[in-house]
Amino acid sequence: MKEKMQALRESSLKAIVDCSSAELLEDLRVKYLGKKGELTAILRQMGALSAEERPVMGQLANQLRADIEQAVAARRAELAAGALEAKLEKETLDVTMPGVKKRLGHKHPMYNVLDQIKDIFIGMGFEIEDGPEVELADYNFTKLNIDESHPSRDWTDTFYFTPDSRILLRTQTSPMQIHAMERRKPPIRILAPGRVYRKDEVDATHSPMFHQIEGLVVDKGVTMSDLKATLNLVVEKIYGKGTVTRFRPHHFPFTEPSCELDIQCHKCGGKGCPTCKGEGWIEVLGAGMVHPKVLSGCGIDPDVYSGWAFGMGLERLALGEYKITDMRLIFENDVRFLEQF
Ligand code: 2U9
Repeated sequence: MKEKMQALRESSLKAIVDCSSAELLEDLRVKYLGKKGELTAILRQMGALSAEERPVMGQLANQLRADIEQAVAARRAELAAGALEAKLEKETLDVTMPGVKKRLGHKHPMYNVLDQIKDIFIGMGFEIEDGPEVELADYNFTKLNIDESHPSRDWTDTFYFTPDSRILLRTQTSPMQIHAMERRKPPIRILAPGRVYRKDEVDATHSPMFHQIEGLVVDKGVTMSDLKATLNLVVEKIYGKGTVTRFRPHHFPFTEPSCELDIQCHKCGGKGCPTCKGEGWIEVLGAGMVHPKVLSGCGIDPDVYSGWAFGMGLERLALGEYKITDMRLIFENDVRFLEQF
């Protein structure tokens, strides 16, 4: 029995030291010390020993059990430390290594111009309005005093979804202001930028989709003087102090009176040059006092309230600002073009 225990001691301690994983180590522990283990099997034979031999062998067996348990615990600690070491090694991060440079995009030049205009109007207390691009003809036309016979309502000019000409892609951002006026009471000061759609052929100055910025003010005692003073201020912020403006009479169904605002050509000082196409003036936007019919159609009493509005094309403004001669470049998204701004 003594020899068997000696053999078990040698084989078990060697196997434990050589063991390469925590799972295998547990298997070894069970193999040697478990209920059906090798040491238990040896101890079962103790009954055959003499009374003198039994305590000696018992002491040897206890010592062997303690030694195997201690060897297992020591190896378990070694394996755990090794695993931690390997994990730390694997997850080492060299913070001094150069990073992988991410290629960042940048804002589209047209949105630089839009953000500039938004900032100007937000600074004057306007709120930015958002709304659907699919609209009812009622909101795109009728409530803006554009009647059934108006040429802009024709199928050749507007993208309709339904044969009854009831649902369409908005041709202007004005329906957003109609919604706002129906939703809330004056005072109203809103800026409505967004995409609009018209059946235009693509060329250097036209696109079937373009962007408009419209503004609307409705309050008690609002006059044409407010319109002129505010727009003159906006023009100065965009084109610089001292920019000369002129307001020309015009006609829009939704405003009365209506006007167009020109700036004196900053290139030639009004003499006429290629920038202003020999005119001396550059058209910037359309504007006017909101038609009383438009106000009352939205539940606002035109005898109590008045308002002014303006509208301008964002692409045209960006073309002018960045001296771009072809609108198609704005929509093509060629990075070689976009990266210049
Ligand atoms: C409401 C009432 C009135 C918005 C206005 C213009 C004049 C205008 C054009 C500029 C170039 C359209 O993009 S363009 O082709 N727009 O000249 N827009 S007044 O008037 C409104 C808007 C909303 C309720």
